[in-house]
Amino acid sequence: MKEFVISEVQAETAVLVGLITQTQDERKTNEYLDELAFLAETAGAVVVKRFTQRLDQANSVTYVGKGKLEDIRNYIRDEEEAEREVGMVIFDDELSAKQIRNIEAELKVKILDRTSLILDIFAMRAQTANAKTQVELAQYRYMLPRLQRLWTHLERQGGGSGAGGGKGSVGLRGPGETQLEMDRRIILNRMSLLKERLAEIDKQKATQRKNRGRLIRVALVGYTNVGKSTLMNLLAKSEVFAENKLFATLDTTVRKVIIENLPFLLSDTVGFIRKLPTDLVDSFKSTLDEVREADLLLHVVDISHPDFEEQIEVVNKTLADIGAGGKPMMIIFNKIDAYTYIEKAEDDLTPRTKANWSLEELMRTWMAKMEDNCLFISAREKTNLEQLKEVVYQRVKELHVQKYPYNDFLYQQYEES
Ligand SMILES: Nc1nc2c(ncn2[C@@H]2O[C@H](COP(=O)(O)OP(=O)(O)OP(=O)(O)O)[C@@H](O)[C@H]2O)c(=O)[nH]1
Ligand SMILES: [Mg+2]
Repeated sequence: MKEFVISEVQAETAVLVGLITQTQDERKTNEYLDELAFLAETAGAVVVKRFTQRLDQANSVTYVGKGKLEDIRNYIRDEEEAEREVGMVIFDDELSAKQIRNIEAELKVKILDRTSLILDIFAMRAQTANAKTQVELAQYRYMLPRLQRLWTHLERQGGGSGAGGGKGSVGLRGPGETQLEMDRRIILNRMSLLKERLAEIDKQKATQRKNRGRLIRVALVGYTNVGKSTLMNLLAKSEVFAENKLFATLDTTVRKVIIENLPFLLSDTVGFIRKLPTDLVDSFKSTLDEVREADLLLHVVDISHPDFEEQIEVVNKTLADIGAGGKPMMIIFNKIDAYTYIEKAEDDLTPRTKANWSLEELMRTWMAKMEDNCLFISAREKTNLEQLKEVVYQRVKELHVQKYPYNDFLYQQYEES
């Protein structure tokens, strides 16, 4: 009985596909594919091969060109002949229903795109009823337009594309249409149920938030895997799950933190990523309310990541998208212990790039740019944590006095000062 032989169980293998375009050069594409590989690993797949192609823009029929698709097909076939089965092909951008259908017909393996992969990880990670409901809704939102287009395609195949169309050949168009129309209706019903449930959860959460009293609310935000939960655990002495995988955190945790004699609320929430599916952002509205309603954002950045500057931009853009732009914010550059740079030899006359900057240079530049609204720490090595606490204390105190000027019963200390 083959299925009981554990040693034969192998991780699914994945092939990645990305485009080099006018707006996305080769270096960028490789970085995107690194991230896609990390996502695939987080989902439990092993990446065995990458394909890239230079195109002005994605091919509307097959994403890559015809020749490239053949290359991929040949690769899969060769692997199969060598008894190494390719489990899936993952595309770096969101695919349309049409593209998925055409690619699947050609490659005959499971086809995923960045969005469906992220949704898959979220589904795997969701623990609470709230997170599960939000993910399920996002999955249906992703599925629905793809179902619809599949349906119109079948209709055309049935010969109903002429003027006044809709009369396809018997046995093809009818049942297909009915089935898909039924699927569609089931999904729509399920979606409205999920939305009702979320509205209910929203209401409960809003009440909870109201009952929290007059405390300043601070939210940890940032790209995924930068160390938000690690920092939360240090500051709040909590035990939020942290690990070197993407989207370790899905739900928001809120803890009361007291620095000196000043209590405030600190929340840790889902991380952001490039090309985050809008369906997911919409579905995670209630999780992100904590960020939207925060008084101060601590934007955590992984300074050891070669792409940290783009990650900062992605986070800022996502914050603006969810209506949390323009809030008081501090940047916390984390993982300074892991920062590396390429030292340049004296006689090396090629231009210096950011890859040649020492940590000190980087710190000077960012402090000038952020008007000292930034800090450099290592949550792992516990470097500069005291400084961080001191700065957060000062900021929260300022905000508290502004927001609750008559609420003086908590803080004897600054009354004295
Ligand atoms: N080298 C180094 N690694 C760190 C530091 N802080 C956190 N990490 C590691 O970075 C990884 C991600 O940490 P998390 O705290 O889970 O990151 P997160 O931002 O909460 O990630 P998501 O919840 O997935 O968005 C873990 O393996 C941590 O141990 C640091 O200061 N230095
Ligand atoms: Mg986390």
